[in-house]
Amino acid sequence: MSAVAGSSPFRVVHTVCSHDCPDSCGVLVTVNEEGRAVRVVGDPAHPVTQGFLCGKVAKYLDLVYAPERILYPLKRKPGVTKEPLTRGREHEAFERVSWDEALGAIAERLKHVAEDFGPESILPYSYAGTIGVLGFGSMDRRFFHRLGACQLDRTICSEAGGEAWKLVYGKKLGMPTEDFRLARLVLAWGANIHGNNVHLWPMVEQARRNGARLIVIDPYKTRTAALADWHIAIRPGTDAALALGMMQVILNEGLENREYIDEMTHGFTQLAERAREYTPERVAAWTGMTASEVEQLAREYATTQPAALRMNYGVQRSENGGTAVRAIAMLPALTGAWKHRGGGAQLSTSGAFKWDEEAVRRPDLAMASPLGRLARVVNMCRLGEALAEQASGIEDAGPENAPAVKALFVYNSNPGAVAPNQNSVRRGMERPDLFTVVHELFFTDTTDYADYILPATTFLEHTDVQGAYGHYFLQLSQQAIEPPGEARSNVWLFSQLAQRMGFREECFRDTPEQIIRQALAIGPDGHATNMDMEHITFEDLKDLGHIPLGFHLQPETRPFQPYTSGKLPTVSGKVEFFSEKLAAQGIDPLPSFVPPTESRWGEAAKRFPLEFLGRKADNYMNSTFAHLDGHRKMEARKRHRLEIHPTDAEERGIADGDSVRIWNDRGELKLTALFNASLPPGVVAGQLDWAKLSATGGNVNALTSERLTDIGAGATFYSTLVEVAKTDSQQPQ
Ligand SMILES: Nc1nc2c(c(=O)[nH]1)N[C@H]1C(S)=C(S)[C@@H](COP(=O)(O)OP(=O)(O)OC[C@H]3O[C@@H](n4cnc5c(=O)[nH]c(N)nc54)[C@H](O)[C@@H]3O)O[C@H]1N2
Ligand SMILES: Nc1nc2c(c(=O)[nH]1)N[C@H]1C(S)=C(S)[C@@H](COP(=O)(O)OP(=O)(O)OC[C@H]3O[C@@H](n4cnc5c(=O)[nH]c(N)nc54)[C@H](O)[C@@H]3O)O[C@H]1N2
Ligand code: SF4
Ligand SMILES: [Mo]
Repeated sequence: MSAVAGSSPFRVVHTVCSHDCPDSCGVLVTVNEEGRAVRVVGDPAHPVTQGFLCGKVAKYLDLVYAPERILYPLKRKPGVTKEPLTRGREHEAFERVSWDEALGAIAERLKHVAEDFGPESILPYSYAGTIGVLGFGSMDRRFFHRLGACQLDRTICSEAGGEAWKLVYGKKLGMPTEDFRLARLVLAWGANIHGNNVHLWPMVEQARRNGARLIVIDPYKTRTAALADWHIAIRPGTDAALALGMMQVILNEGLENREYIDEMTHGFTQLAERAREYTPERVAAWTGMTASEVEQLAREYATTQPAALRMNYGVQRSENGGTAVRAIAMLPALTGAWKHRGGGAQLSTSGAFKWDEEAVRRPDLAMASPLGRLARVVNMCRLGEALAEQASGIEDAGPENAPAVKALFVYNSNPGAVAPNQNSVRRGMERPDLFTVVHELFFTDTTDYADYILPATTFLEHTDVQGAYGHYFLQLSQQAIEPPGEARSNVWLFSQLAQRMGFREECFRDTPEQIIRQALAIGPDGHATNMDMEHITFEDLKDLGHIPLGFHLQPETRPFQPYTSGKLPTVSGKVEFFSEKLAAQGIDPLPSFVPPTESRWGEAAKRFPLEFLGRKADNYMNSTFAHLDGHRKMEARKRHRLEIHPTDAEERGIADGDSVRIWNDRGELKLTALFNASLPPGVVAGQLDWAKLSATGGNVNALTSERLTDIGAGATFYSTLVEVAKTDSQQPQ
């Protein structure tokens, strides 16, 4: 791939977009003779990328060559307090140091913290700045295991849904993305396909050209919903009720698939009994739909085959989000949709990529740490609480008295913008005694609190291997250009730090290629030994860029239809309507609808009557890209807006375009009202942006809570109650 085409002075290098997106696009980077990337395009040979990139990454060189990239290690100037800094003036708080000095000082400080307070007072904090296997979790994990630092429970995104799906099916697999084109009905449930998963869209379009209908279930009229045949603007957090109501109708009308149920599922009788409680009328009262809409949806879903359900993680960011995903996930099993090629469901395909995680992350190194065991676990959704003196965000305090967090090491994440309960997070990060290191590309809402900032690389500047959670192709991302300035990859950083700490294990010197070989468990004959990857060699991967997993090699003659035969990795070996695992834990083994405490039915709704959705932007990636002019322009209409139903606005004397204050007990925001009559009344919406770019210096997460989901201990961004008023009106604080 990196071969020079003819006599052209340009090279084309195969990379992989490493943003946290289901699509994991193959990206071809053209590099000129000076070694500068001049063009990025989607790989036309990749069956899912199909030669195009989303609007965000099509402009990727704006990010790679942004003048405000951090290029050198920086150290906080003596005496400068930790507080939000004005954008563009961050440099004033820091001074340039050499890598040598930065690494030496950080290692020294970490050693001291570990000695004085125990290594479990050191908290790594990372998420999905890159989802490459190496960048997301390899040398960093080795380092922190060996150090004895806290383990981080990475729950901020998909744990609730992921765990819920596994309760039903045992493993995260779904129908192949390409097969959506064969569907006769596409049901997008809490899935903004057009905004967040755009490479599924051409498949949906093809299905529609062949007569398929698209139904979207989302409180917000997304681009996807606007293009649908039917948009159901469901009230937030009521999806479990709807799924159970659909089951009631399906069973009442005998539309279930007995053959599939008998052969493949466990607990049908109990589920049928439970579903009986969810009459269309009751479900209508919760969801805001009419009873006949509930019936129509159930009938259409059960009687159209193939029916493809795309559920994304939007559904599970609610207090009852785990149960919602579990109930929805049961629908294709009830109707036997899996049996039809082009039918079934997809939440994630990630379970198919069987990396040798132990080899890559080396949890065994924890035995060589001063603890001699795996360290305590901190849930990343409760960062604010973990950083508070009393440290209540720590799930597993370990055997002895849990020390407070004294050092925070952030990479691949911008918790100052993305973590829930922003004010609590900030109070923690402002602590003068907390030693904070941030490895980043830009001055973000998090770097403002750093003692040291270290420059990181983009996916064009390092080598990695990547799977996907929205397709079945393994890909190699080759380094296309030299990092600018002194930017260095995550692997390099933690390898260097390990040397400074005096960690002698060989694995700290592994090169990226060695770690990739370990991840694939390449055997003596050069082939991967992991299941479904046995046909893959490192050399082929280098030549081809992408290779389908074994079961997806001949999609036309041997299509992959998961959960249609054999034993599943659940307790019963079947698709579980009745969860044996939950039953063993004394938890209700059947799904039921419990309204979120932060919803219109909750106690807090008396003071904060509006349900708030702090959503992702179509043209950013969580907080990434939000500071780049080109990307901001694409969001111009919605930036710093509070979308509100005209009825809710008028009740509060708010006119379109008024400046409004949005608040609850955790924080407040000032935004401009934007009327949106397609929202369900009682629901308001805002967008994730950088906190430092907004009027109050806070973003939507100033309002969200650290409460966790029912299953998977995930974040509950979409269970948030607020009140809204015109900024100039006198409302109690
Ligand atoms: N453009 C863009 N693409 C992205 C991202 C981004 O920030 N921008 N983020 C990436 C990441 S990290 C992820 S995890 C994926 C996530 O992809 P999605 O899961 O699609 O992401 P969300 O936007 O969180 O949620 C999808 C939709 O769920 C809706 N929703 C909220 N509450 C509810 C509810 O209670 N019920 C129902 N039915 N719907 C609800 C929201 O309005 C939203 O439109 O996308 C990735 N892709
Ligand atoms: N209100 C609200 N909050 C949300 C969400 C929501 O929908 N609403 N979505 C949640 C979800 S689903 C997720 S996944 C999280 C995402 O949270 P994060 O994973 O923190 O995502 P980003 O905001 O993209 O920040 C990633 C950071 O990593 C940096 N980075 C990129 N590549 C590298 C690298 O190779 N090395 C290092 N060291 N750094 C790198 C980027 O510059 C960027 O600042 O946000 C969550 N927060
Ligand atoms: S963000 Fe998603 S759609 Fe855009 S290039 Fe990356 S993987 Fe593809
Ligand atoms: Mo996410």
